Amino acid sequence: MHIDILTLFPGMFCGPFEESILKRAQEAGLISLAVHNIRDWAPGKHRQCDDTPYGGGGGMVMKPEPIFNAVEAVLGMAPGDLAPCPIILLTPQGRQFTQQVAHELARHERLALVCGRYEGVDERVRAHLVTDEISIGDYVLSGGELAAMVIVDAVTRLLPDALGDPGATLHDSHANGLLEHPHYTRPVVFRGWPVPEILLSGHHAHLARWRREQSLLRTWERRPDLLQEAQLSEADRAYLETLQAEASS
Ligand code: 6GU
Repeated sequence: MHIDILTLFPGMFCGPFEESILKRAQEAGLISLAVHNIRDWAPGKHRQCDDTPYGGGGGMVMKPEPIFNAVEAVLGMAPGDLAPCPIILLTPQGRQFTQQVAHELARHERLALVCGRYEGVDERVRAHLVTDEISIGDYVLSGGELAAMVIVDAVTRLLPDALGDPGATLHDSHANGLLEHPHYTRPVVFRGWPVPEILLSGHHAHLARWRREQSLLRTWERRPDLLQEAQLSEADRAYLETLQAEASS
């Protein structure tokens, strides 16, 4: 997979792309990341990329020309060509990024991420250049850069072989629509707090049921909204009913 990132602040990506999973996935050739400075495509001596909004109102708006030029050059498009891959604008007005969207993006061979800044981008970028708009949540960031990093990270760890262990993402929180069960490692007693006995028992069927119930319990306590969409077995529903019954008694 290849991801082009277009930004006014390429330096922001240095740390996050050079550590841990993202570093290893690039070294292994699973993903290549190219960060491009939109300013390199801005015409004029001052390479101006923003300007005041028509109609007033204060703040600054990203100009369309540098963004169109940058995207077309990076993707090898002529003006008016059909997009060769998803061209995604990061904006608080976009559709909400979720694990499902991460899976959807991970299916593509190539993505272009355009980072918005200031009060916004000229509407013609939305109307005539990008193919999708994504937000990472209902809060305001200073620009799309951090959102682009979030998306690159979430997508990369879904690529086959990125994590070493092929089953590693199967039990992630949100992977199956539920929050994950709790984890423990050595020592077996830490400051007087023991590891749950079931984890030491070696009884695989009981252990699987315990993990599933812990996952259901966590989700029920913290994110009951997720239970609406989750795939639940008869046993899962019965367990959730015992939680409800306990809570209302
Ligand atoms: Cl993608 N951009 C900005 N500026 N703020 C955000 C966001 C994106 N997602 C959540 N907040």
